[in-house]
Parts: sequence; structure tokens; C-alpha cells
Amino acid sequence: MSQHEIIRISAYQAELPVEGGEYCMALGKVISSALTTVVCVETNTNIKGYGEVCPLGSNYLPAFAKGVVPGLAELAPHLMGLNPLELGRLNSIMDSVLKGHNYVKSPVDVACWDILGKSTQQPLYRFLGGCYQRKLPLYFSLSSAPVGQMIEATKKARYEGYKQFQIKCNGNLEEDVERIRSICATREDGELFIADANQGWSQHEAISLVKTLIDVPVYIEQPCETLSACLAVRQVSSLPIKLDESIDSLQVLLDALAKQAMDVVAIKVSKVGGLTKAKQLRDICAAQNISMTVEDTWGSDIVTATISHLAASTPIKSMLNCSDLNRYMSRGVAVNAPEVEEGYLLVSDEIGLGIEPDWDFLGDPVFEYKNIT
Ligand code: 0XW
Ligand code: MG
Repeated sequence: MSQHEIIRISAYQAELPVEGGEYCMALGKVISSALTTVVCVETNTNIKGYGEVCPLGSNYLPAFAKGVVPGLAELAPHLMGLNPLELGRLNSIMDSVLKGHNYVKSPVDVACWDILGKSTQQPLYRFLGGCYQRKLPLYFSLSSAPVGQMIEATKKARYEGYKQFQIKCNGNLEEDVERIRSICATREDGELFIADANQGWSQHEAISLVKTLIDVPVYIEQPCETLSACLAVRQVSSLPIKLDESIDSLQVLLDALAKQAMDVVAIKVSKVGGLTKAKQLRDICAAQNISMTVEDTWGSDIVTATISHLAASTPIKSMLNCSDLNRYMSRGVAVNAPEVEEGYLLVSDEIGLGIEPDWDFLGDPVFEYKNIT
């Protein structure tokens, strides 16, 4: 059996405009375009694996697009000669040479999973637990805007087949109460609405909001900045609570589970440092009957393909929804991205992630590190 060894790591970047002009969240978190990075990990056995990371601006999570390349430069020398199939060891080494910076490690880890799939001629979902379902329910994220515009956007997405909607709030309590009430009033049978504050309410605001909206069929996502404030909200809320930004590691997840802090959790691949760690968190949530949004922070076709494999291999009851993040950008970075049909993402049976980067679009690498031997 051939021993695979990492001999080269390179990266490509592209600035992708947001479809429709802007994507807005609470507390002035707004983007009109995003810089995405495609990482290629290459082996001595001539296999190339790919991963993508695309932070959502610089103030959504502790991650920023221009930090990716300097972070890769820090990691790459330590990864040469490693076997990319030894994913646990690879992750331990990344963690031992660079503390934190999950978003930098994520595309390297995902590229090594792609190599695992390619070296064994299997689609990735097979190693992530197997395929529970091929058609994966999607949610549509409604950028924060005046209520009328958001209702129009809801109708359009509903017409395309989406049945789950994420209402981006703007952090102004009165406006958000009205926004959530009006949009949820359009609800049709079988639909689910989640109001995401992206940490934008203080504890007392969030408590008053959940009490005011007691009769509205809506889930509340990441109401406040800290886990303890979100927990205080949950303790007085009859509405289901979803956590996102707060849950960025296995340790925090275990703490949140012990405290019964949430009903649903967003597992974002780059937020936790890649597929190896996302799988750990995913498996624990599934075992604890906590449902998940399986997704990433932001990103294009390679991120969406990665999501499709993690979502397909998540037990059905635990898979609330996933995200076709490539739909929010006006162009993609790869060919063969997973298809979307009537509000569902379809996982492909191609080997590895199943995508090939669009080289004409990506151009020359912005970073390269090769084994000198
Ligand atoms: C990360 N977002 C802002 C983009 C995705 O659409 C989901 C959303 C979130 O915070 O949940
Ligand atoms: Mg969220």
C-alpha cells in the first residue's frame, strides 16, 4: 500500500460579490462581497485535495479573510511529509503549532478529507458516517431589510421550494418584534421560521422579546453575545432556542449541553476548524437528540459540497437543515457543485468532495509552500 505524504500546499483567492448587492445582519455586520480562499493539498502520490474558507467580513466571528494566507504560512512547514489520511494526528499537529485560528485550519483539514475520498475512490459522506438521505432540507437566509422587502424575499424563496427561513434581525428591539411577527404571519403549512439576532440583543431585550412573541411559531437564534445571557433567555422562553456563534469548540458544546442551553445548534465547519472537528460535534449532538443546522460561515461551491457530505451523513432526526451557501454569491469557484432542487441540496456520488476548482477563474496561486527535499 502506498504511503501518502503531503508535499505541497497552495492557495487561490477570489473576491465574490454578494447576490442582490448586500447581506445584512445586526450590529452593522454587512458585506457586499467576500474574499474566498481555495486551499490545495498535494501528495507524493499525485493526489490533490481541496478545501475552501470564506469568512463573513471581519466582525462576524474571530476570523478574517486576509488572515488565511499568513496562517497557512505558519502551518505549512509543519505539515510537509505528514500522511493526510491520518486526520486526527494532522489536526493535533496543527493545534500544537498554531493556537486557535480555526478558520485557517479548516480548508487544510477538508482538503485532506478530499484526499481520503480520492485515494479510496469513495464519496466523502461514506467516511463521515454514511448516507442517511440524499435530498437535504435547506433553509433560506433573509438578509435584514425593511419588513416589506423581507416578505417579498420570503415569497420568492417559498416559490423556489424553500420551507425553512432565517430572519436576520437588525438588533433594534421594536423593529425586530414587528419584523418577526409580520414575516411569521405569512407562514404556510410545513414551514419553519428562525429569527437570528446574531448576538444583537442585550439580555433584557431578548427576554422581553421572547415573552412578547410567545404566540408566534418561531425559533430564536443566538439572541445575545454570551452563552450565559443566551441561557438566561432560554430559561424564561417557551420558544425553541438555537445557538450559533457561541458554540465554536467541543468544550463549549459540552458545557452548553450540560447546561441544557439550546434545542438546536449551528455546526459551521470553519468555525470549529474543519470536518474532523465538525464530525465530533455533530456526532455528540446527534447522540444527545440536539438537532443541527449543518453549514459554514459563508463560502462558495467547495464549502457547499463540504456541507452536503456532512449533512447527508447526519442522522435524519438530527438534521434540521443545511445551507447552499454558494447561492448567496453572484458566481462560484468550482465546477460540479451539488445541485439544488425545490429547496433541497442533493449530495453527489462523485469521489471525494466531488468538485473541481474553476482554474480559469481562480488564476495563479497567492500562496505556495513545497517540501524542499
Ligand atoms: C452565517 N450566516 C450569517 C450566514 C448563513 O446564511 C447563516 C448565517 C447565520 O449566522 O446563521
Ligand atoms: Mg446564525
